[in-house]
Amino acid sequence: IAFVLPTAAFAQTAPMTPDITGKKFVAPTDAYDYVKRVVMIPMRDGVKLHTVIVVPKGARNAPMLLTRTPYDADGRAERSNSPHMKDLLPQGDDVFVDGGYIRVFQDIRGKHGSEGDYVMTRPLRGPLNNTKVDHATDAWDTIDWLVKHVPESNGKVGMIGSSYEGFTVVMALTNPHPALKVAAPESPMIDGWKGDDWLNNGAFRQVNFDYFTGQLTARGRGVSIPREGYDDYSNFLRAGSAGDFARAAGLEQLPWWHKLTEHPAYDAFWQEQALDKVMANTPLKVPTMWLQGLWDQEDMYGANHSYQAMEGRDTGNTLNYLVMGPWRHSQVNYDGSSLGALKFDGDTAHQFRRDVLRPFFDQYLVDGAPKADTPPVLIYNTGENHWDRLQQWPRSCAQGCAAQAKPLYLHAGGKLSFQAPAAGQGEYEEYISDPAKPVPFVPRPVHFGDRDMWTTWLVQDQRFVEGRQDVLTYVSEPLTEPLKIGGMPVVNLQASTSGTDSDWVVKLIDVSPDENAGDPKMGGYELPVSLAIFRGRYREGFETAKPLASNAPLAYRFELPNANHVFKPGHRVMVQVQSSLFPLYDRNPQTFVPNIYFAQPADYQKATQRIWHTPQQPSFIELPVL
Ligand code: PG9
Repeated sequence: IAFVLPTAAFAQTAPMTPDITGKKFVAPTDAYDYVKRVVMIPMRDGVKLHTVIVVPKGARNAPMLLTRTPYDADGRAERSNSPHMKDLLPQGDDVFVDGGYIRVFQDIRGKHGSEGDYVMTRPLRGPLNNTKVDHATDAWDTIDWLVKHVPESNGKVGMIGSSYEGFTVVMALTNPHPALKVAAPESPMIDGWKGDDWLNNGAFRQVNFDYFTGQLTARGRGVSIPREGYDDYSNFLRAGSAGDFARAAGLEQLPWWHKLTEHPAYDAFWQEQALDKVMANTPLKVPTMWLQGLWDQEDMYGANHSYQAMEGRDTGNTLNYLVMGPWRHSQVNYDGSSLGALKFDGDTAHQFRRDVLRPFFDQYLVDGAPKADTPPVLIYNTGENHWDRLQQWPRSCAQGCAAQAKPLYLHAGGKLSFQAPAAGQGEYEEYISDPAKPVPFVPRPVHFGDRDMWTTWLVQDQRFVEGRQDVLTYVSEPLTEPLKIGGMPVVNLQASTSGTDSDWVVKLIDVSPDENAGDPKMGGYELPVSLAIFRGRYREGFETAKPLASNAPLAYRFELPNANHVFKPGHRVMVQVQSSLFPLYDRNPQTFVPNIYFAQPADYQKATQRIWHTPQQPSFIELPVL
C-alpha cells in the first residue's frame, strides 16, 4: 500500500498565522430575507443618533415603522441572531413583518450608540428645557432624514412603542413631521407623578431604584443595586426612608435622584412635563391609537388620560382611538393568552395586533390599503372574557356619560351595598397602621427582580392580606344578577387618622364563588379589578402638602384605574382599605414631615385609622355601573 502525503499546495496557512485578524468579519447574508443598515443620523444641533434600519429584501414603496428607544436600538432590533426578519425583530413586530414594513430603531440622545446628553424623560423645550432640542425635534429630524435616505420606502412613517418608547411617540406627536402618518403610543409615560412609573398620587414607587441605576450609571447598561437579602420587604424596612435606601446605594451621585426628591409635590416640574396637558392643547393631526393594559403595573395613567384630553376635539371620530387589553405592562407585544392565574379567550395581544393594529397602520401607511374597520374604543371585558367594540369611553361616570355612576357604600361589620348607611349602625371601622409592619403588596418574600411577581402583582389573589388587623375588608352579598362596570371607579372615603399624615390604599375586588369545579384553584379567588394609593397630605390639592387634622373624619376623593368588568351572578364585590403597599411604595411616616423621601426614624409612628360610615359621613366608591 502506498501512502500519498499532502502536497505543500494544501498548506498555505502557516500554523502560526494569528487567528484573530483584526479585520471586520462579514457574515454572508445571501440567505437573509432582510438587509440591515446601521447609520448615524444628524440632528439639528449636530448630535448624531445611532439608528438601525431593517429593510425586507427586495422592498419597494414600503412604509417605515419607527421606534425611538433608551433601551439599545441594536438589541431591540435583534431578538435573535436570525436570517429571518420575523425572528430577528421583537415578537410584537410579527404583523408588521408580515406586512412588508421597513423597521427602524433609534437610540435616543445620550444612550447606547447615540451622541449627546441623556436627560431622563427629557422635557419639551420650554421652561424646563432651555436647549434647542427635545424628543419632538429629534423625531422630526429623524423622520426627515429617513424619508430622504431610505430609497425602498414610500415616504410614509408610523411610530410605535411602549412605555418610555411610548413617551417618545407622544413627544413626536406634539409637533409631528408631515411624513408621520399614524402613531400608537402603548402605555406611554405621560404623568410620572400622578400614575405613570415614578409615583401614584404622590406615593413613590421604590421599585424604580434599580431602574435608576440601570439607566443612569452608564450610557449603556448600568449597574444594579446590591442587596443583603432576597426579601426586599426586609431590605427596604431595614434601610428606613426611600432617601436612606438611596443614600446607602450611592444614588446621591445621580442628578435625577435630586431632581425627583426636590419636587415631592405636584409642582411646575411635574405639571410642565405632563403630556396629557400638552396634548390637550395640541392640534389633532395624526391618527393616534392610545393603548394600555388594564393591569398595567407601570403606566396605568397616561394613555387613557391623553385619549380623554384629545377626545373632545375628535368630532368626526377619525383621529383619536383607545385600546385597553387584559394585559400587564407592554404585554401587547408578547403573548396575551393569560396573566398570572387569569386565562383569556386566546392570544388577545396577537388578535389585537393582527386584526386591529396592523389594518389601522396599513390604512395610513400602505399605498392603496383599504380603510380599516377600527372601533373608536376597543376594550377587553375582563369578566366575560371578550373584546368590546365601543363608541366612547368611559361608558359610565358621575356626569356626561351614557350611564351614571352609582355609589357603593361601605357599611358597619365589613358589609358593602348600594344602600346608603342608616343611623344607629355604628360610626366607623378601625385599624392600627404600624409603619414598622407595613402591609406587603405581594406575599413575602418580595423580590423586585422576580419578573413573574412584578408583571402579575396587580392580579394577585388578595386573600393573602385578609385577616390582617390593618386591612379592612368590606364585601357584598353574592350577586343575583351581573353587575357591569365600564369606567374609572372613584373612591370617596371619610377617613380619620390619629397621625398628621396618612396613605390610603383602596382595592375593588371581584370575589369568585368558593366552588369552581372547572378550575378548583380559582374557587374563592379575590381578583383586584382596580386599585390605587393616595397620599393623604395632598387631600386638598396635589400642588401643596398639608398636615391632616388628627382624629377628624376627612373626605378623600380619588380615581381608581379603568375597569371594563362584569361581576357575575354568584360572585361578590369586595373593597379593601389599608394604609401601606410595601415595599412597592415608600412608607408614609404618619407624622407630617416636609419631605417624606427624607423622613427620620422617629417620624414613623403607629396611627389609629378609622373609615366612617354614618349617614352624614358615608364612605363609598362611585362605581361606573352600566
Ligand atoms: N415603565 C418604563 C419606564 C417608562 C418611562 C420612564 C421610566 C421607565 C418602561 O417600561 O420603559
